[in-house]
Amino acid sequence: MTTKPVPTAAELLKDSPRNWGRWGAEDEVGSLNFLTSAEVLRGVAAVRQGKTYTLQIPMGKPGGDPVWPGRNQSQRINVMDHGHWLCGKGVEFPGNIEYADDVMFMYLQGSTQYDALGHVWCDDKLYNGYDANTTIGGMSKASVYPLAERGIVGRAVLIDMARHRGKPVLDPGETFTHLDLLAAAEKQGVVIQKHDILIIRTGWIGSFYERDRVEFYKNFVEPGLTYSPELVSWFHEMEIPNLVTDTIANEVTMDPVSGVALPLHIALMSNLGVTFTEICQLDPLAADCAADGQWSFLYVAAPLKVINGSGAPVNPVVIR
Ligand code: UVW
Repeated sequence: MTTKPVPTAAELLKDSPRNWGRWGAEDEVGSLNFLTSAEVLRGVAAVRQGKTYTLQIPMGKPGGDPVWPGRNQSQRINVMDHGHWLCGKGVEFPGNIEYADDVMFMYLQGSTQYDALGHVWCDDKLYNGYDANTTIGGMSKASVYPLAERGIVGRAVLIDMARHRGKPVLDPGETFTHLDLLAAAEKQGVVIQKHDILIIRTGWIGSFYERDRVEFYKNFVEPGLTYSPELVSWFHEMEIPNLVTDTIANEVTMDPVSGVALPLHIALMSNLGVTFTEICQLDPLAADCAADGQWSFLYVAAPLKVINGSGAPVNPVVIR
């Protein structure tokens, strides 16, 4: 039996469109450039009920947080608490106040987070053509900082792929395309508009809390969007600024056709500058949208301003 050799991501995507240079040689925020003041107002106009949702998962939950295999769990450690005063080691302040302090050690991609546009690359070039050497010792180009400095505000649409397929959660490795997104949108009675922030629910992250951990990570393949030139063209034409999902990597882990791992990280994030928000909890929001049929709303996110960071935690807020 012969097996097809796996191409490099650069080979697979040699004819894929790029937005490099579109917003100038120094640009580091990519498709967030589409989120102009008019787009913010379009998002505000989508607010109908004043209901709010936060999309971050809990950090440091007993039993673990969902992280990409090989990354460690976040660790929060107390460095000061009432115990210090009980054993005479608390700091003495005039007025006898006491306090609690703690530190957290975490992967910046170890919770709900924004990836920097330069987080993933191929062929030694990051988003906008920056040299891969600029990642050494900290990202001096296309880090998460410019995304955080700008903030992300706009109209968002939630597409519930799990509900569309009649299941609580998509299967490991289950794929879908932009055509599936459009079919689901039609069924939901919502139209994905140009410049919408695209939020896709698979049920995957919600299922993490119900599943055995060994089973969750076994032969790790997430469900998700799958690469095709047509899908990339659709994102390009729709000028989608931000892709938000309830999976760890926003796409099916392994492209089932080419065998390339995470090709949309290159085709969408690195080439088009589409920002990625990963590891969101979308189940309560989706249940509410399904109950009242309002699938579009205002989305506001401010990742932390980590200088030279390849990503940063975020707690996005949805206002319906
Ligand atoms: C990897 O870095 C592998 O993926 P992510 O963008 O999900 O953090």
